[in-house]
Amino acid sequence: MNTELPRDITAAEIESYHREGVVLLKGMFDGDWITLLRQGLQVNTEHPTHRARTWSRDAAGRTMFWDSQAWQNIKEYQQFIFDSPAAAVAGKLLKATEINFFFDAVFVRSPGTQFTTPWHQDEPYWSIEGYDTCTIWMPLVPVKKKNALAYVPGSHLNPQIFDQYNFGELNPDGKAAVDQVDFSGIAEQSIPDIDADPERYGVISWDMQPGDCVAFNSRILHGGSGQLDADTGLSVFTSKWLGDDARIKFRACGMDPDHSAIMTQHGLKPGDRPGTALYPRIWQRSAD
Ligand SMILES: O=C(O)CCC(=O)C(=O)O
Repeated sequence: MNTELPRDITAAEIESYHREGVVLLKGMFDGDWITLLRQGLQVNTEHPTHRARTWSRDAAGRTMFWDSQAWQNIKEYQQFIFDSPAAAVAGKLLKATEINFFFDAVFVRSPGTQFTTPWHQDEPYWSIEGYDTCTIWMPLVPVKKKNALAYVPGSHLNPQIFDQYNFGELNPDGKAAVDQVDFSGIAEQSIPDIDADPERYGVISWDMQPGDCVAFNSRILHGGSGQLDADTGLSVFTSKWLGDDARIKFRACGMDPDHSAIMTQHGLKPGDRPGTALYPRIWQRSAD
């Protein structure tokens, strides 16, 4: 397993990440990491956390499964978080002095699932605020550009508050709604109909192989994925990372995933730098 980056992250990639809010990095994780994460995902789907939800189940039984913060009980995820180069990817891209782990989230679509993720940003939902936040999105199977998560380049710099989607209401199995959000009281604008004119918004996505990842700023508009061919599934492992300016924030409009209760249990309060065993510091810039 490669514990170090297979190559340096280039200045052009860092510049692109900050300009576009997203960058594709090919071949960052070797096959052993993918095997390990697939094993972890198997455990995760057999033993979901209380946060898990089925976002979609269609008439043919095709599903989209989501879970998050499962890492505390899944040793394979822990090994990836602590020992893989993921934290270094985030640290280099964010030009950080230190990187804490925030949480994991998995998105598992069974073959042929059509469900597409609604366009949204991430940071407005989180119990964290900051520009220095980053998701590493990595498919554990090959994915075509047309089925991969898509992004609106530059949208991470838009200061307006969007009326974000309430993912808490997605659950066809009738599980009690959790982590509800309602941005309607604070929103300054609706999320535009990006799918109606993707070219106008410069929407980008990529063909990807296991081992490739996309790193994106949690303020970027992203969505899509899905619309899979009948014989093709899509399993994605994501890890969320926090850089220098990230601070805890509890939001009156709701949070998803809502970490406010566990943060409080760990003695963390709004304005604090995330830390403790809940959000371990994984990476520090060396003196060089
Ligand atoms: O993979 C997907 O469909 C959604 C991913 C996503 O929204 C995220 O990682 O924030």
